[in-house]
Amino acid sequence: MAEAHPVGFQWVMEAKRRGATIIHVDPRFTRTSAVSDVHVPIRAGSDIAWLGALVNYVLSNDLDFREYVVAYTNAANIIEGRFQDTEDLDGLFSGFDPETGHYDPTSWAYQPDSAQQVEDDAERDRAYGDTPGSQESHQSARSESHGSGGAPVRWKGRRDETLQDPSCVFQILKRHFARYTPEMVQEVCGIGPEQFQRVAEALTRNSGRDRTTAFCYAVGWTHHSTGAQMIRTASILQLLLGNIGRPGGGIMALRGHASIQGSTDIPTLFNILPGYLPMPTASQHQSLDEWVRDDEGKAGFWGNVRSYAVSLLKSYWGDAATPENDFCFDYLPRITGDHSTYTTVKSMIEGSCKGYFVVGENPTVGSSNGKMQRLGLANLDWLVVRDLQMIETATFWKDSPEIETGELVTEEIGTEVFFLPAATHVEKSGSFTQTQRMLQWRDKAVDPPGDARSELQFYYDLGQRIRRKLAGSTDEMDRPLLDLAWDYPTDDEGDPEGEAVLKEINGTGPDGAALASYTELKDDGSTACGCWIYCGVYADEVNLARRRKPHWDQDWVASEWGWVWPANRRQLYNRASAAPDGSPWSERKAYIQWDADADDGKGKWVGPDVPDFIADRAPDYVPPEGAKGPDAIGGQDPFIMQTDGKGWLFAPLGVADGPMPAHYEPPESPVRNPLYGQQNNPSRRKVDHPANPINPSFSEIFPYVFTTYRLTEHHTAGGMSRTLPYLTELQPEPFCEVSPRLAAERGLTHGDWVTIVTARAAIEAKVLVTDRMRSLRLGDRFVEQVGLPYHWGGNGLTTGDSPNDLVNLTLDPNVYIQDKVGTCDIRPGRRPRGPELTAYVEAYRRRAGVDMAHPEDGGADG
Ligand SMILES: Nc1nc2c(c(=O)[nH]1)N[C@H]1C(S)=C(S)[C@@H](COP(=O)(O)OP(=O)(O)OC[C@H]3O[C@@H](n4cnc5c(=O)[nH]c(N)nc54)[C@H](O)[C@@H]3O)O[C@H]1N2
Ligand SMILES: Nc1nc2c(c(=O)[nH]1)N[C@H]1C(S)=C(S)[C@@H](COP(=O)(O)OP(=O)(O)OC[C@H]3O[C@@H](n4cnc5c(=O)[nH]c(N)nc54)[C@H](O)[C@@H]3O)O[C@H]1N2
Ligand SMILES: [Mo]
Repeated sequence: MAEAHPVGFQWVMEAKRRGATIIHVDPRFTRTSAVSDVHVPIRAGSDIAWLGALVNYVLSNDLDFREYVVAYTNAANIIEGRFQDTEDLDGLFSGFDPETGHYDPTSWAYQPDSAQQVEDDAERDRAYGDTPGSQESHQSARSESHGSGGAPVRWKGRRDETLQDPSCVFQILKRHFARYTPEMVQEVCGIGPEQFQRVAEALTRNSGRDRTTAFCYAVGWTHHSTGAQMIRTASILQLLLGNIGRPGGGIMALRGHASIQGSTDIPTLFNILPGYLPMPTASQHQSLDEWVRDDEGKAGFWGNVRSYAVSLLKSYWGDAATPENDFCFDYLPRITGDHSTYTTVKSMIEGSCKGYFVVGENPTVGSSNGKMQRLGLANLDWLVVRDLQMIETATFWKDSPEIETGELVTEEIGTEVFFLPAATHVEKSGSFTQTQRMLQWRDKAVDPPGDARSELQFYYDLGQRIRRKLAGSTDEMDRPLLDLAWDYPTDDEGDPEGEAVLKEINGTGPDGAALASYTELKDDGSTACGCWIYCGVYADEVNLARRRKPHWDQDWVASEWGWVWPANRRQLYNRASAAPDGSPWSERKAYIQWDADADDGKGKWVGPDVPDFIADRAPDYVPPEGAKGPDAIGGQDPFIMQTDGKGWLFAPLGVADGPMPAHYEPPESPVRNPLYGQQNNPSRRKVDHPANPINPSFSEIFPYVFTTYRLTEHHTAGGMSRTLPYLTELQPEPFCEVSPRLAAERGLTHGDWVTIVTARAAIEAKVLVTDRMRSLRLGDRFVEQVGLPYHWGGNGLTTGDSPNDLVNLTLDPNVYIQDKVGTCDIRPGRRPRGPELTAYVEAYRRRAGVDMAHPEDGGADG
């Protein structure tokens, strides 16, 4: 965090000054470790085993915050009798289909609390009619579509609040994590029992009524074929300790790129629309009704999905969207499967994707398996790159590594490349949405040079040009474009006003005035809103994201700096900061509480933040039979976006690879999974292509683990830092880090060139031999790790081989993210040049026994 989020890290240091204990879990000793109280070196990719053991420690020593757990989580829910755990199936959960690699989660469901519920639900299904493919809603594309809430469960379910029923979540969890012991942690992660004990004690001592612990994570957790489950394990731990929804607690996702949070809220992803509305699916969603029916009317605010969806359609298509035409629902594209970025690259190689826009990314350096990226680009008809610099992705056709080896020949590449210069963030105004869901506005400082244009101007202009070309067309296919509400005020240069777009995103009422809150959105077409969770950022026609009141001029929550979605709420689920009766858990941790005397004795929730609850819903409110949407939220249901109002220790739905996390080895690993017979995540997404061969597990040819990461001095794929002389001077050349033991084993000399090899590529770098890399003892053996900053490529002031050429493509099944770790060999000296390089890697593949008929199957379990 000190290296990649140095500005945010100042607050960690403030906390430390005030007595906080800082624990840093990282394979490497970094600038963060240097100022932490404890550094825990861990084998890359093994965090579930580590966190799982902490869960087990809490459960087996009765250290959970029982009152919180019973009231606010689903610990008491009874799960279907058919459910089988990894304990029963040696690493699989019930419902797994080995043919497709998908889980059918129906056996993970809550037991209903009455037969009547089952009947009502069946009735509802009958009313909607049986649509083919309705089961698909359980599949992975759905997992991202409830980013602002949980997957919709059918009923709140039967509960045993004594937590004794063997089929209740609490007992299932206990059994599931029982094998995650400190000894197992030593064996899987390379962390000794003493260090485990020290962290476990610090964590539990610092949780409860009076104290809270926070977790911060970024891509050390997300970039794994089990990434979503790593974060789930931390959520389980935090829920058990009562650290969610309370001040000083929580799990902070440290966001990366400028507005990376914004780019999921208003997504650049294939399977969600703004505000996490699911992208319609061709096989299931033929009408607006079918699109919203899974969520509509379910308990909680997500139950109002129709008003969010209709308002979005109104913002896209304005007057053309009417109740008679389903608000132009038919104009929305439908997905037919996985259209994520890596799958698209594969379609490029296979020839079905012919044109590609690359805007603000540099995939030939930044994405895993650089070769696949370049093979894809080389097979396009056209490529548009908009960037600040002439990046490797724009020049692949003349200087990529495959040109050097002869695998690609410039004269034979048919791709027409258009390079368009882009305005930088200081050359245009706009908002960034970052860590903590905070929107912050920046004003334009200078005009962009030459032909450089903002993204807004480019797309607005492109839209206008296409519409001019189509004007007068009677082809039905062109209606979605011609009917778009596509009109923005511009400045003298033709650049649209960012604030006009922000207002559209915020949403407007029938009079065209900005709305104040998403609770004002309607499903009758009278409101328009570009992203329901952002509704309120422009309340009273004021750009609240632009607020910069210093924290010393306001209270400690600092609600007047920027704007946070939803509703400027700084801390989510903050109803949980009060006990079930509405009083603070402790004076020290008071935040949001029920004031029974407020509003002439009607009572309301009060505190320094915007309550994450219905303002006047009393703690003792019990929803009436048959209540829907927000009316169905009970007074003690803090997780108001979940259809059952509870924090999920066990996910009855919505997670593609199991209701509870389980440790699986990365797709490439030197270690046999000590926890289960199942070696790898059974639902991981394999990318089946000859350019993506996976190193076999436990291979002596690829005995070392590598992981990739960032340097403070460079930025991601390097276009913004390798081009700057100052930063280049600070980190002038590519390097890798190894331990003294590994250096001795392979004869590597500090400061010399070394070659790092996987089944996909070999790259060279200077080697840093350092104690910062620890040799990890796993049982009776050592595992060595190679650290690789991933910033380098062929263009710019400092150049070098790209570590991403080494990285395999295997994806997490929930979010389709790549794995940042793998196995490799490392040898002294520079890599071979030209065609000899291809032969060198080929020889490695042969020796390791990579099966080129099934290159995607390096794992031990197919
Ligand atoms: N200076 C600078 N700042 C940046 C960026 C940059 O490039 N340069 N990039 C921005 C972006 S886009 C992002 S997403 C964020 C990312 O921010 P971070 O996630 O902090 O970045 P990384 O350095 O990739 O990874 C963090 C740490 O994870 C460790 N790690 C690797 N594998 C594992 C593992 O399996 N388990 C554990 N526990 N740790 C592991 C690495 O050794 C590294 O120290 O940073 C943002 N900030
Ligand atoms: N092995 C490995 N690979 C990784 C990671 C890792 O940890 N390990 N981290 C991953 C992560 S978290 C990320 S975010 C990616 C980043 O990977 P990329 O997104 O591919 O890399 P960047 O260099 O950030 O690319 C951003 C480009 O946008 C340009 N740019 C900046 N501002 C603007 C603008 O306003 N408009 C336009 N059009 N262009 C602009 C910059 O010049 C730069 O070239 O890398 C991923 N790849
Ligand atoms: Mo990132």
